[in-house]
Amino acid sequence: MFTNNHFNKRLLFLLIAIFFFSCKKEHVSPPKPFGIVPHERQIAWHDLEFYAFIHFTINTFTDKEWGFGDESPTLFNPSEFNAEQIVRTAKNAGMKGLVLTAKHHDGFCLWPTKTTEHNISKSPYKDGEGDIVQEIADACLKYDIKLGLYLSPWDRNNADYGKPEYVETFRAQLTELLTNYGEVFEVWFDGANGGDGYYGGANEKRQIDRSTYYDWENTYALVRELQPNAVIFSDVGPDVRWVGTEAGYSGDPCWHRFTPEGLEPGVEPAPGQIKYWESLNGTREGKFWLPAETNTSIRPGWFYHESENDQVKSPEKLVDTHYASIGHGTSFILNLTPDKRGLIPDTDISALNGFKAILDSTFNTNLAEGSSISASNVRGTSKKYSANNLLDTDNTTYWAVEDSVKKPSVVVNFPKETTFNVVNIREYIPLGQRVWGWALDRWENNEWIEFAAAESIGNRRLWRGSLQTTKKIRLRITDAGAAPILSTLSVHKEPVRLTPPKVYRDTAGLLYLESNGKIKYTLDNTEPNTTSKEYLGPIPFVKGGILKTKTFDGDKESETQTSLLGYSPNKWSCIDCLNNHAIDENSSTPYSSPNKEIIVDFGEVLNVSQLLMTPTTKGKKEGMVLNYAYYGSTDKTNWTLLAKGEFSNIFNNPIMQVTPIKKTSMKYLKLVAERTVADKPLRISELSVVIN
Ligand code: FUL
Repeated sequence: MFTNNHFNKRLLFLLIAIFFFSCKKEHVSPPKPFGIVPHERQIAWHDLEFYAFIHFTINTFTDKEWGFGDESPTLFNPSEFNAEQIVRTAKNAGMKGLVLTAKHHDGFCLWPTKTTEHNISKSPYKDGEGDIVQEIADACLKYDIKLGLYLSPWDRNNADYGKPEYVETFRAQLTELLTNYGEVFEVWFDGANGGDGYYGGANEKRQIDRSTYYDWENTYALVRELQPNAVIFSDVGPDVRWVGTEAGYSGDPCWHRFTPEGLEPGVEPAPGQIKYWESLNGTREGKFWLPAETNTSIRPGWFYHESENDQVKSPEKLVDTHYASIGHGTSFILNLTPDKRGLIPDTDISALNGFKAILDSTFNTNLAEGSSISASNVRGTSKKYSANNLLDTDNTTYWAVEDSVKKPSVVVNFPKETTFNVVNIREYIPLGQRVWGWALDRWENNEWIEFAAAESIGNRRLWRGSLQTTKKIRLRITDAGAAPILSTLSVHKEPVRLTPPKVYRDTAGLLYLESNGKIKYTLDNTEPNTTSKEYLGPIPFVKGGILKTKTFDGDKESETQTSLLGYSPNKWSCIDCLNNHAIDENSSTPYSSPNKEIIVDFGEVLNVSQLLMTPTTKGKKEGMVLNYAYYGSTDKTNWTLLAKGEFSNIFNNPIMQVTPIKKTSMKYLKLVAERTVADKPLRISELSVVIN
């Protein structure tokens, strides 16, 4: 029988228990940071993930990738410039910001700067009253996307370039840009620095000491003072690093931390003065939180060129880049190229729309929704750190484990058998990048089967692979620097797609196409459709030209693939060459010349209209041709100069260089490397020509 006394004692006991229980909950301390952690401005930048690059300046009108600096400002005259069309395109593609080339290497300023005459006020655009930076800034405000600015440290126009005076001018330009156009989220400093240029009429080569010339510490301090929330991008940060390639991918693993190293021992790393190939992966326990930005262009070049209109990256290719950048934890800055009108061309917009549609149909549905989740360990068995936090959409709640637990796992039980090909995992990075290894398993026939494994996670990790069907999956952390903290685990299905055929031409000039569907192709530069010629066997294609291919299966079709093939080199020979690697149609076998030229004998007279040079993309860059002169001859004695110039930006963007020439008959072609990387003998992958 309960007495009142008894009852009171029990009540007291219960209250004490509740009190202790709630105290215990409150006392589960949050995990401590591990190693170097991001600054607040970097955390805000990590959240953006996807933004646009806009390359637009005088080069758009001269059809160049790098201007020399001697271009007249009167050339800048977009007929229909519309900042809102540009910004809206970025916004509709899901981009959260935009970085505009306020000044590229040629020195032309897109705003009416007081620092130089070489600016938009001297152009016919709006009768010299225009300000592209202002128009873009206003449109960014209107569409609620962030504004970033690119100011090239190299200035091929400025007479003072190379002297201390120019650094003052550069800083004055930075001050104008960071004072007059509102909030800026990113300041972009390029690593291309020094070389030949106009320099106020001097027309000479000016080399600077990349580590010391700009006094970067004080230049960075100026940015901090004017825009404390902006991240500074360069090869070495200090906030965001270049990923080390312009081809649109990052390394795997890709660590947020990095210790940049100068090219030569004892030399301070600086923009253009760094072992950039190490940037692809970063450094697991690097000295700085210096996450990577993956940059690439929607077209082969950074500026608009009419000749590249049929080489806009397909939606599928852009999706691949998304996985190889954002999917490795980097941000993705995708370059768009306003044309001479000052508008993003329709072809590029439809590629972006297709890209967005694929991502939306993948990520708008989380197949793990409604799942139950169980973890091998939860910090203090607290609800606050429960694995359920992985399934919500809030990136600030996380699953954490006891400090001593470095290899925990979670199991996600789907509501029903589920088929997927994408898994999305995120670490809670404000407390550091802690995971060093992870694996995913699916449950099949009463056992766990591993289907994915890698090292880094960081801000985001996307696994994409073949279709998996199962009732449950397990995420295992296999290695960690400190007890892991994860904020997200979601599961998705990307629509399965047809891929365009693989193209291969043999030494006899026969084309082979390979795919898993019906292959249709055209050789007249028209778009292949269901009524186009079907590939039924090797196609003779000795003369080369433009090949367009597409795969069909029922009502599904792949993207179109456009390939420009030169004349088949099967009868060609390379004069005084060590081997035939420059004319073997295999770009993975580079040719190293003993000197700085190469002569090819066609074995017959060809009527040549374009010259094609594919640089080496693998291995060392020494010997890469920066400045060229092409000569043609019918007798190997009398040579005619066909073209001469600079392969602009080839170092960072080693794509095939197409040089159109006045149609010329020749039996011999000579390429002279007038300047090469490290002044070494010529090194190329392929040399070819297009006829007619
Ligand atoms: C490079 C520059 O030289 C290119 O012209 C372009 O601006 C690209 C984003 O960076 O290094």
